[in-house]
Amino acid sequence: MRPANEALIVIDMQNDFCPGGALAVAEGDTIVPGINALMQEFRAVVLTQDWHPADHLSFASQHENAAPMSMTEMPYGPQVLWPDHCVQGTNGADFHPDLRTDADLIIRKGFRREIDSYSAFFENDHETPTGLHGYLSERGITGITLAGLATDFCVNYSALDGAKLGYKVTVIESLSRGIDLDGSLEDARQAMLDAGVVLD
Ligand code: VGL
Ligand code: ZN
Repeated sequence: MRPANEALIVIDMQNDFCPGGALAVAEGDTIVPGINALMQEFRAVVLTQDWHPADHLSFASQHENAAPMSMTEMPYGPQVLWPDHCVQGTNGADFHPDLRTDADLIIRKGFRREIDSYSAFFENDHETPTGLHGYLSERGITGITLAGLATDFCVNYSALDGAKLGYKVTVIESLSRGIDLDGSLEDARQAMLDAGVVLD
């Protein structure tokens, strides 16, 4: 059993990010058993859930002549335009059916139309908090271990923000899978290493 000051944060293990889903990550489903097993080791377990309104502005469908996976400029910076995914209340937004969901906290993100939210800690403006930092600090948690989807987006953003907030951050690469858009997976690995994140 891990000490009480360590939390496992499981990122976006949802149907839409698994094979057959709207924004499928290759092999996204294969990490479910390993994540379930890892949850047993931690006294604090948090799940995140990408949770978008149907007209979310990160969806290519909300922009004229925009192809999924193309880039746009938002007030807070560059933004990938995704296929519609993880729409609130749909099957695609549900957790993978085999994922253990007996976690302490489920944090939903990306529910404001105007702003995307990759990180478990902050929305993509890097300043609007999700509340997770308050939760973890109030529980005295100083170390976080991350696993889930996608390595190069939500896991990466969560790891970088976690490191910036002063947590000791470990990403379990074997229990994460990436989208890998134009080299984003290697860029993310490098950014995490530079930030002092342990890639395990
Ligand atoms: C994610 C793209 C859009 C993720 C979420 O979970 O990594 N990626 N929304
Ligand atoms: Zn999303």
